Amino acid sequence: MRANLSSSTRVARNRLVLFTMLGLISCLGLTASRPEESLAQAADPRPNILFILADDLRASDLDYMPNTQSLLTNQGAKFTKAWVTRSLCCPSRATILRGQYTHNHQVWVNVPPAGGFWKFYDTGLESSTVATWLNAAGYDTILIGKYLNRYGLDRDGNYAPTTHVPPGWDRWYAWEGAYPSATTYDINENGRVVTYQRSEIHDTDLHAQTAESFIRQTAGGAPFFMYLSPNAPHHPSYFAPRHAGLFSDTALPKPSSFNEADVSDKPQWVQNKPRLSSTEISNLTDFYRKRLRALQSLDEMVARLVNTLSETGELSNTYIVFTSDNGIYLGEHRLTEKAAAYNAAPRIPLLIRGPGVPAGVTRSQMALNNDLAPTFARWAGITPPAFVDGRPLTPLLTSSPPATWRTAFLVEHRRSAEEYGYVSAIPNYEAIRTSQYNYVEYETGERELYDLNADPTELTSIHASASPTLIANLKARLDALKTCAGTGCRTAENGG
Ligand SMILES: [Ca+2]
Ligand SMILES: [Ca+2]
Repeated sequence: MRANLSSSTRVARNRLVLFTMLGLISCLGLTASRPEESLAQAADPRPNILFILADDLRASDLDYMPNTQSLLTNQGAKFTKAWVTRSLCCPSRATILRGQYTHNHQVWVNVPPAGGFWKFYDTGLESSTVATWLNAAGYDTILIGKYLNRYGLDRDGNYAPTTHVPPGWDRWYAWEGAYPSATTYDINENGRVVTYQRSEIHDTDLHAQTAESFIRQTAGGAPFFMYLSPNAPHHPSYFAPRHAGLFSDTALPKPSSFNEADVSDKPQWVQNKPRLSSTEISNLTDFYRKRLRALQSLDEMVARLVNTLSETGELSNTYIVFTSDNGIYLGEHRLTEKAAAYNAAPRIPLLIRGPGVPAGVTRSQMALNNDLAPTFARWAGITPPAFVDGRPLTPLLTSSPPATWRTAFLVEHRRSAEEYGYVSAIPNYEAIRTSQYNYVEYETGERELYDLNADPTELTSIHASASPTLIANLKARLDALKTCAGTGCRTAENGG
């Protein structure tokens, strides 16, 4: 039944596009001669899902995105404690597509053999993602922008643009390769590699244009799921020429954890890092300003798409979800990596507006990247596979959220010699974050424990002085989370 609905609406949409080119009158003639198709469209009330996934955006960066604030934050729910469970691009994106912790999808890093697009591809994970679930249920699916690290590169990391389109995607506009060229970039447009010149169009602006065209072409058709994943503000933080003059005096944020003076409480890998030099701080400041410039096209894109949805009559039946695959350190605890457990990297922004979501509310419950896929499935009216570890966020999007929710989650990290061409400085670890504590266990035997109420910027680990009972309780919960799967993860997160 759903398949029939899907194919008929897709036929209707394709005809609509064709006949729009021939002329509006012909289009109206088609609609009049095929009343059952109009009825099929009108009979599918399921919402559109516009999912905007930034790259390396910090929650605090929202301060520099005024359109996003006014159109998303003020019109929906802002999650003040949203997190990724592995703070690195490809593992987080695999989690977003599958709804799983990294220890269950096993895409540990950004490159093969332990991670990257190739690990996702070789282990068959593409056959069941949020895209295949929604597409099978009749959703019109489109990916625009970054897919998975190493897509468009061969297994050795050489540039090798691909025409591969994974299952579940009706339309595909995926970024090829990494970010090596300041002059050109390639997009796989539905199986055809197209080269763009940066001097003609900035990549985020191109993605906005593609997204707008799709929304206009499909308005009134089947509900859509758009995975819109621009590169901004990831290094090297390319920005549009019109934003070049902005933020030239903006100061680098310097929280109390910035360039932490005393790291004697911390494990050896942090102690091995010297304090940031004035040159390094100057470079970080320059990077920060480029990031803010890169964000402006992203912010303009949000306004452009909200406007497009409004003009096409789709806004009131569209969920818009805005988030990032991970944060990044800008000098906190002397760090510039992403994969550590301190709060600035696993912490992400998360904004959701849409039908029934109260405007301008905040939610302090823990929301995870694991939760996105099951949330989208819930909106589409489908039950996701049993392998999903996350849970739908929908109960938190009502005016009366439930009293009980998860009280802890797992953050995990595995390093690989192939990851950066050298071994990451951060030893393998697992961490549990509760509302009050961040407890980390390294493979080296080292431990960290922060009381987030007393020490929110994680300046002084109390692992050596904390009560054995507290440590034992956190360790027991961490042990349950380390190997959890499916329903077991939700049980372990709830503390029972
Ligand atoms: Ca990232
Ligand atoms: Ca310290």
